[in-house]
Parts: sequence; C-alpha cells; structure tokens
Amino acid sequence: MDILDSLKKIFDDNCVLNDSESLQTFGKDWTKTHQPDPLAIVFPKSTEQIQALVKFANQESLSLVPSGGRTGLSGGAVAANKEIVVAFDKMNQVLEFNSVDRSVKCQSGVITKQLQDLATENKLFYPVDFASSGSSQIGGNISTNAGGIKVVGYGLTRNWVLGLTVVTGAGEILKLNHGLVKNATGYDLRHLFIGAEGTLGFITEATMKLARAPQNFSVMVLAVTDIPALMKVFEAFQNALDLSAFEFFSDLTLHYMHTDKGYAKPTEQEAPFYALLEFDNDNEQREAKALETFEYCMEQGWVVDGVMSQSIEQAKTLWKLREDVSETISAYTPYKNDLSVTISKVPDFLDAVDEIVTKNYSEFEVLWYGHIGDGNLHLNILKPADMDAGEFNQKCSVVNHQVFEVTQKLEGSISAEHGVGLLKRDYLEYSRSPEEIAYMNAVKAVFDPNGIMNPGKMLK
Ligand code: S2G
Ligand code: ZN
Repeated sequence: MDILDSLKKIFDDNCVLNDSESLQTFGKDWTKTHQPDPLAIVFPKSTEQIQALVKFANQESLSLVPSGGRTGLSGGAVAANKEIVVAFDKMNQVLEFNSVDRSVKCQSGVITKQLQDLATENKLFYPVDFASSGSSQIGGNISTNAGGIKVVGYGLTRNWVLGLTVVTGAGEILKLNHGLVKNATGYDLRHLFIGAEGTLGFITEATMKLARAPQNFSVMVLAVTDIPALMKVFEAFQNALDLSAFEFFSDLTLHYMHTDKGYAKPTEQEAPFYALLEFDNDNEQREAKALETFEYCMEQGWVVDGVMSQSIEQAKTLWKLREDVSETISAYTPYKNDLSVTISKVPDFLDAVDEIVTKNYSEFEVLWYGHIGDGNLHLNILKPADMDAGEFNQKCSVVNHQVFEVTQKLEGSISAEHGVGLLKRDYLEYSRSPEEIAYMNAVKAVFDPNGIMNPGKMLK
C-alpha cells in the first residue's frame, strides 16, 4: 500500500493533502529561504492519531515536521525534503477552563489570541503576547518557548505551562505534570519539550496557567539620547515601578512606522532611540512615581521628551509603534538577527555589533528594536529595493560570524527567542559548548531514536 493510502487509514477524510497548493502553504513558516517540498500534509484531530502516525513513520523511516501557525522566523517548520507535515489546524479545541486552578487545558492548535480572549472573558489574563499572536498556535509557542513583549513582567511561555501531553519520537504518549503547581518527583520532562522545536516529539495538548488581570496599565514612550542613557532609564524605572514591559526602537525604526504606517511621532522632541515601557497603574501613587522618575531622567539628560498614555486606547496606540514593527518592515525582506546578552552587557554589545554592521553595511539601512528588559535585541538589515534577495542574504550572512563572535565573547545567545530551526543551526556552537551539544544529541536519541522528528532542525 502506498504511503498516502496508509496515511488515509490513520486520519479522517480530507485530512491528508498532497495537492501542490497545500504542499506550498503548509510546508513553510515566515522564513523565505527554503523552497517547501513536503511529501504530504496531515491534519490530526487526536493524540492517538498522532501516535499511530509516529509508529508508522518509524516503521517506514518517514520524517515528520510539526506545523502550528507557521509564524516561525528560523525555518523550524519548513519541510523541504519530502517530510510529512503534521499541521495542528484541526486540533484546536479548548478542553477545560478551571477558575480555581486558573488554568486552561487546550489542544496545541488553539490560536494564542483565542487563549488570551478566553482568559479575559473569565477576568483573568494570559500574559505572553507578541505581534503574531493572532495566527500563532499554543503548540508552536511552547515549542519555541516564545517570549514577546511582556517578558520583563511575566516571563516566557515556559513559565505558564502547567502540563503537557506529548507523543515522543518513539511513539509513546506521556502526560507530563498533570497541571500540578508542585511536583518534586524527578526530572521535569515537560521542560525538555518546551523549546525543543519539535525535535523530541509532538506536543498535542497543554495545560496553561493564567494570571490575575491587571486593573489598569499605562504606557510611556520616552525619547532617549543614547544606549547608555537607555540603560540608566531602564534601571530607574525598574527600581521605581512594577514594569510589565520595557521595549526600545531606534529613530530609523520610528521613521518607517511614521512613513509606512502613518503612525504619529510620539514626542515633539526627536531622539536617536525611544523607550516604550508599561506598568500597572491602579493607583495615584504609581502614576506619581512614574512622573517623578520621568522628571529625574530628564534632569539627568537621559531623556529629552516623553508621553504617558491617559487611556487604555492611547496606551494601545502607543504600543502599535513597537508591536507593528515586524509586520511593517517585512516589506523590505529584512535580514534578521535575534540576539541576547545579560541586560547589563547591552550597551557594550550593541556598540560592538553596530560597529560591525555599520562598517560592513554602509550601503544598507540597519534597524534596531527589541526587548531591553530581557537583554534581547533585534537587528534588522533592510534589503535595498533594487538588490537581488539572494545577493543581499549572502552579503548579510558574511558578518554573521563576526556578530556571533561578539555574542559568544559576551556569553550571549545567537537566538534569544526565535529559535534555532534551520537558519541558526550551523551557528549553534557560538552559544552552546560542544559538551552541551553532545548532551542535547543524547537527549534527542532517547526521545527520537530513529531521528524522524523534524530532522535537521536545531541539531545537525
Ligand atoms: C519582535 C518579532 C519578529 C521580528 O518584534 O519583538 O520578535 O524580529 C520580534 O521581526
Ligand atoms: Zn522579539
């Protein structure tokens, strides 16, 4: 029996596709560097169907690629070598909401925004948020340990996973942690699957924790003189308030938000960099403290102007200056790096990397933005309209080694939140030691002994 017929015995009708349009659509993510070429796309509806597929794939030596919202930026969900793509679009049910546990058990294909809205409806809050939350899926968020814009206040996806149901690459179903807050019974295997990018098995269900909803919050955008000043501003506000976010973007980034999206410039006075911060503002003291800190930063000469939201609506408008950057500049097919160092090392790091890119890319526009509160900087080099994409990517990749050497010297990460996937795999040594990589391969061999799970991603 041929493979497609066998697959049709495992999955429901119309849940096995191999028409060229489906292969192209489901065989990729947001990266555009690899030509999708999967064998077929399957749409499971249950953990048991996935288990049957994994057993079949082990027998037939077939490779499997998990696919969620296909919003990944490192090629982690690309199928370019006749793999079978396992798309979770039909495993998208909320299974249980528990108001006492403040948790939601859901299938992996639930859209991030769906979970956020469910929390809000129940006067709770799912705090992991980023630009792609309208199309990304919980399973993919967990597989890449997605961060986003509220990490400084609420942590990463990893902090909100109470339990997982997984199918290992060996075809075993594991129910990990069962939603327990405390469970001191040995290795916490859930944390191996979080951030594993689908290389150990499939995450089919997750129990996610919800937070108390903030009563009210305010957003400030501050025009900042330089990066050292930005760090002083971060320290001053971090010491004064409970920050839920502390982001930054350069003046050139703001220029594109203004010219391409028509967003108003947030301050009268312009500056080379802008800080965008958010804090819980549920009493007058908080607001007074924020204004007092703003005045102090002005007196120190770190800030030349600033604005504070007076309503939730205005807060959301200010957020769009930062949240909409990725989608706005995607029109320029940017060459992206997603780097992190400990927060205190950000000024030295940004100076060193900026010197490299300025020297090597004097003809390109370089945009800096990201999450200062997490030490996470996004470096985006815009492709000139008249330059061939292949030539541009080749030119930009030339300095990867220099940029990653600086990252390694400062014990930073070559991939802060976007994952390794295909695009960063060959640079892994800059952030992980040979011994660590050997252990990661050993772990992979335990959970996926025949190497059928997302082969070539993250590990060579
Ligand atoms: C951000 C989104 C993806 C990108 O805006 O924080 O993580 O780098 C990014 O454009
Ligand atoms: Zn980011």
